[in-house]
Amino acid sequence: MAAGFVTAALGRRGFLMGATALAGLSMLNGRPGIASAQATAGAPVTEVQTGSHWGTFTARVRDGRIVRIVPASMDPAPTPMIRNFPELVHGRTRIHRPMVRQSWLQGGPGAATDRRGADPFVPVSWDEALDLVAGELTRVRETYGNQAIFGGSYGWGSAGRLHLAGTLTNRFLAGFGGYVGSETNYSYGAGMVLLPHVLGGNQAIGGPVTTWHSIMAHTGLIVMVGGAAFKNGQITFGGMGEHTTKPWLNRIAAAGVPVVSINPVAEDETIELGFEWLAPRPGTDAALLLALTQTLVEEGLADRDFLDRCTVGADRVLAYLAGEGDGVVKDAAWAGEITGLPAETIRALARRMAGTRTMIMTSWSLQRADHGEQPWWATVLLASALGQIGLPGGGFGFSYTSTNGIGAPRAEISIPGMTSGRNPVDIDIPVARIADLLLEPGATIPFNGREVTFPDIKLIYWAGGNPFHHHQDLNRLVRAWQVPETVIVHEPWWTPTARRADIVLPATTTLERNDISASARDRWIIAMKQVVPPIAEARSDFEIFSALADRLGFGEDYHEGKDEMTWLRDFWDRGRERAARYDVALPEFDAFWEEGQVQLPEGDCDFVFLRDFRIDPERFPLRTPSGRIELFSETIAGFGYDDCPGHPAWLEPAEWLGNAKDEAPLHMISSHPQHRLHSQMDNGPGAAEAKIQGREPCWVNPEDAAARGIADGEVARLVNARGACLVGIRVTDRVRPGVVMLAEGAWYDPDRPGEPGALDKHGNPNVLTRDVGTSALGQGCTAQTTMVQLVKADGPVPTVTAFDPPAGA
Ligand code: PGD
Repeated sequence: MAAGFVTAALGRRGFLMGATALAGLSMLNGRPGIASAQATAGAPVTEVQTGSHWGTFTARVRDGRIVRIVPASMDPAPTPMIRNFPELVHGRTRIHRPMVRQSWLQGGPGAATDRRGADPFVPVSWDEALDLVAGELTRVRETYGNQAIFGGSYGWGSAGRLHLAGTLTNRFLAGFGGYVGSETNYSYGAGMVLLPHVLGGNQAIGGPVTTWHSIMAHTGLIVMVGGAAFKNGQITFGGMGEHTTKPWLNRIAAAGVPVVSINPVAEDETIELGFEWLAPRPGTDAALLLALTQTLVEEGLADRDFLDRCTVGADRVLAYLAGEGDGVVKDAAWAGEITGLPAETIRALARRMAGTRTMIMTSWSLQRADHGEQPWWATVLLASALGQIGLPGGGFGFSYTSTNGIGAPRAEISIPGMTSGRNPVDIDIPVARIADLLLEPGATIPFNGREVTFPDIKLIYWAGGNPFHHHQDLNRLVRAWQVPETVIVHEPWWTPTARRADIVLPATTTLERNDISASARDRWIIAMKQVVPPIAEARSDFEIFSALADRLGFGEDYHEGKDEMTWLRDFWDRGRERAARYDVALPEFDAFWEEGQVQLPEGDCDFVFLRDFRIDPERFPLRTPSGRIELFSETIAGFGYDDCPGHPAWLEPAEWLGNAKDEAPLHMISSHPQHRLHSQMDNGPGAAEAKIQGREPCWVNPEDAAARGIADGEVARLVNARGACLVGIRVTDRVRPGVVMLAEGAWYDPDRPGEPGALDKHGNPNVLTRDVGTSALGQGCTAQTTMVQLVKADGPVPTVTAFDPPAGA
C-alpha cells in the first residue's frame, strides 16, 4: 500500500489534497531523524501513512512488523515521540487475550477486591469473556439499577472520529439503559467551569483565540504565566498534520519579541530561546496577577475606559485590591512576600506590560491547584486593567502554552464523529471526584451552584483512560477501587489500570484499525489507515461494544448495522456536506482515502479574540448575565462559597511554601512529560532512555540536593503523609530552590500491589498529590498543590516491574 501521495486537487476555495505527499515520498527516504528499528533485508516493505495525537507519519512494515516510522512531510516540527510506535504495537506490554482476575473468576463479583493489582490473571476465550461481561452488566442492572454502573471512562485514548474509546463506552452504556458519567476534565476542569461566568463561554480555552500571526505582527511583550510550550505542543487531541506551536515560538524569538516566562521551572523553550525567567513560589500566581493589577491602578496605568465600557464589578475588585474589607493592600510589596519575587520586579513588569502591546498566556497547569480558579480569573482582571483585550496582538488566552494548534487560524470545517447517545441516568460527577464517589456513596457535594449526590457504584467500566496514572492520591484510589464488585477495562497494554481490573479485554492500538483524524486546531484531515492487522486477539473498542450490544439485544441501536469503513464513509459524507456550506469542496470519500490527506483552506490569520465585543459591547455582548466581562460575578457570589468568592482573590493554598512543615518542606510540581503523553508511551524507548536508573527523573535545585547529600544520577525517595515513591535525581538550577519537579505519567509500580501505602518504585507523582477539589465551584483536580520531603535512599533499591505483564498473562 502506498503512502497517501498523489496529485494536488483544488477545491472551489483551493484546498490541497496530498499536495505535499509527492515530496513526502522523497522525504521518506531522506528523513532518517525520527526512525525506529531498521528494516532487515529480504521481505518486501509496505508503507502506510496514518495519523495520531502525536502527528501524521508513514510506517514501514516488513513481515507484519513495523520497522520504521517517518514523519509526514507536511509537518514542520514532528515530535520524536512517534518513534515509540514499533515497540508500542509489538512490545511485551501488549495484552494478547481476554483475561479475568483469578479471584473474581473463582469467587464471583466482589471476591477479594483487595487483591486487585496483586492477583494473577486467567486467559479466557472471547466468547467466554463477552458472556461474562454481558452477564455481569445484566446482574448489576437487575440487582442495583443502572445508577450502580460508573462509565465516566475519562481519558485521552487514541485520535480519530470513530475509535474514541470514551465516547464508544458512553454510547454502549447509554444503550444499555444508562450509567453514572462524568463532566469537566483533568486538564482545565476548574477553568472551564469559571470562564462561562466571567466571559460567557470557553472560547479563551478552545479557541479561536488571537492568532500567532496577529501576535507576531503587533505584540510588544508576551507574558507566559506558567509558560511551558515546547513539550506540551507535541500533541493535539484528535490528531494533526502540522505542529505549529514550536515553529511559531521560534519565529517570535527570532523576531526579537520579548517573552517573560513566569514559572518555578525553566522549561526548554525558556533556555533554548533565551526567554526572561521569573521563578515565583508555586501556587502564588494569583497574588502576582492581583499585584500587577494593583500596580497599574496605583500608577495611573489602568485603562478606566475599558473597565467601564467592557466589564462589570471592577470597582468591587479594585476596592478589594486596595484593602477594603481586610485592610490588606494587594500591592507589589504584599505579593513579593507571597511569591518570593522582588517587589520592584513586579512593579517593573506591570509598567512594561502597560507600556506596550502585551499578550498574557496563562497555562492550564495553574488551575490544577487549590483555588485554581483564581489565577485564571486574575488573568482576565489584569488583561482588563491593561485594556488591550480585543486589540491585535493584545489581551489574553489560556491554551497557547498547553497544547499544539492554539493560535493557529482555525478551519471552519469539521468532520463529525461517533456520538455517545442520550444517557437515561442523569447523574454526572465532576470528573476528578472519582474516589469520593466510590468511597462516599450517598454523600452530597456542591458543584457550580448545584449539588451532586453520589450513587452507590457496584461496577466500573473503563476504556481509553488510565485513572491509576491520572488521578491524585493513588493510595486513596487503591482503597476506593476496592469498593465496586466488578471492574471491566479495555486496554491495549498492561497499564496500572488494566492490572487492577477483574475483566480485561485486549484493545487494538490506533495502528491496527482505520479512522479519520480531524481537529479544529489543525487544517489537515488525515486518513488514519490500518498499518498492521490486530495483534494477537486484540479487537477494536467498537467491535467489542458491538458484539456486547448484539448479545444484550440492542446491537442495531449501537452499530446501526454499519462496520468500521461504513461509519467512516458516513462521517465523511456528512462533513463534506457541511464543508460545502462554507464553500469548500471536499473530494468523494474514495478519493480522500486513496490520497490519504486533505489540506483545508487556512482560516482567518488576523483573527483577534473579542475584537467585535471591544468595539461595540452593546451590539456584541458576551453570554454573561451582564453581557460584559464579569470581574465581579453576582452568580458566583450568590453561591456563597468560602473557597470561591465573587471576584478574583488570593486564597492561601492548603499546602505551599508559605506554610511548609518540617516533614514536607519542598513544593512538588508534577508537569506534563517531555517524552510521552501522560502515561501513554511510558512503555516505549523514548521514556525509558530519559529515566535515571529506570526511575522518573526528579529535578532538584543544587541547594536542596546538597542539603540532603544527594547527587545527580542517584535514586532517592519522595515522601509525604499520603505516599512515597522512588525517583531518579537530576540536579539542576532550572528549578527554583525549595521546589522539585516530577513529571506525571510513569506507570504506578507499588512494591506491595493492592496495599494502600505501598512504595511506588517508579516515580509516579500521584502517590503524593492531594485528592481535594479546587473549590466548590470547579471541583477540579489540585495535583500542583503538593508538599513533599526528599530523602536519600539507603541501601539497594527495588527493581522496577511496571512493564512486566502480571502473573498468568
Ligand atoms: P493517558 O495516559 O493518556 O492519561 O489522563 P489519561 O487517563 O487521559 O491514558 C489514556 C489511556 O488510554 C492509556 O492507558 C492508553 O493505553 C489507553 N488507550 C489509548 N488508546 C486506546 C484505545 O483505542 N482503546 C482503549 N480501550 N484504550 C486506549 C490524563 C490526565 O492526567 C490529564 S488530561 C491531565 S491534564 C492531568 N494532568 C496531570 C498533571 O499535570 N499532574 C498530575 N500529577 N496528574 C495529572 N493527571 C491528569
